[in-house]
Amino acid sequence: MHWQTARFRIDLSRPRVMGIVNVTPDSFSDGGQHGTAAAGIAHCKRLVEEGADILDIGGESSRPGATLLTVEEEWQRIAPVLAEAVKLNVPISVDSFKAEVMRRALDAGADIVNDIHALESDEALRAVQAQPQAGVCLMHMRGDSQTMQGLAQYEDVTVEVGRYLDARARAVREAGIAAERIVLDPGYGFAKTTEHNLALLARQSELLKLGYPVLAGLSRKRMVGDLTGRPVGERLAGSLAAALAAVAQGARIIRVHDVAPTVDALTLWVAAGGSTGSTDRQ
Ligand code: 8Y4
Repeated sequence: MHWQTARFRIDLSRPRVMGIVNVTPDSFSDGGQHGTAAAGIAHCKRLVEEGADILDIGGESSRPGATLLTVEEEWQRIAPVLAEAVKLNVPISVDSFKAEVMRRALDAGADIVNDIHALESDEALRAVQAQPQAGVCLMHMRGDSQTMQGLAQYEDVTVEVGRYLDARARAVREAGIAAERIVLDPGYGFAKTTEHNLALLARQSELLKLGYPVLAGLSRKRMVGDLTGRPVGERLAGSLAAALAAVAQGARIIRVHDVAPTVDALTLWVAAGGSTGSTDRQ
């Protein structure tokens, strides 16, 4: 099993780690634009040294209630980081739901588009279509960062997320994007309560029936905080266990903040013969 991206065909025979690079002035306290870029580039290099298989670079916060950036603001944040990151010899994903940012990022050498709106906008679909080999991660959510919290209502969250991702993957393939370029993501925490996230995690392997690799992002999220009672800075152990649970339920790419500990945990998991979901008994 592989994920085809612009420059790299990523081997998914073992679970892969996607390292999160947030290029936001508030994630690096010095505030100024040059300092933000320099810190973002340093973070990319650090995560690659720690063993990240993919870097996911984003300039806009997807958190509930976060203020939205213009294309120019978002691009000014990520462009200088992307320019250096593409030299690091690892696949680069751009975390954006804006078609113009996707277009510019792919032109600048990004390999993957990580769209929390699963290419629902025709313009975003066209941006990915325009690059013959670019990879795409299609994530489930409802509404947007402003409205999603009120939309966390499901009869059966796993079935509903599966139906949505199936419909999005079909639409993307009908637009001419090959199946091997597509990865699906249940979107933990996006229009979902902790109860929904747990139900989805327990049955995540059902999503594999759709025929695509699954990416999971649970790192430091509220579910980990709710279950452990820990603030965001103390969620590493919970996040590692969540990563292993996601792998046991078939995830092939794990999106995390803490790359080195996640690589170690996955190395031990695989060496010890831990389940990786897809082929062995569930
Ligand atoms: C602490 C730190 C608390 C981070 C919450 C958060 C996903 C994603 C995000 C995901 C994919 C986040 C951009 C939310 N989550 N993309 N993006 N999958 N594909 N929150 O799960 O990390 S941002």
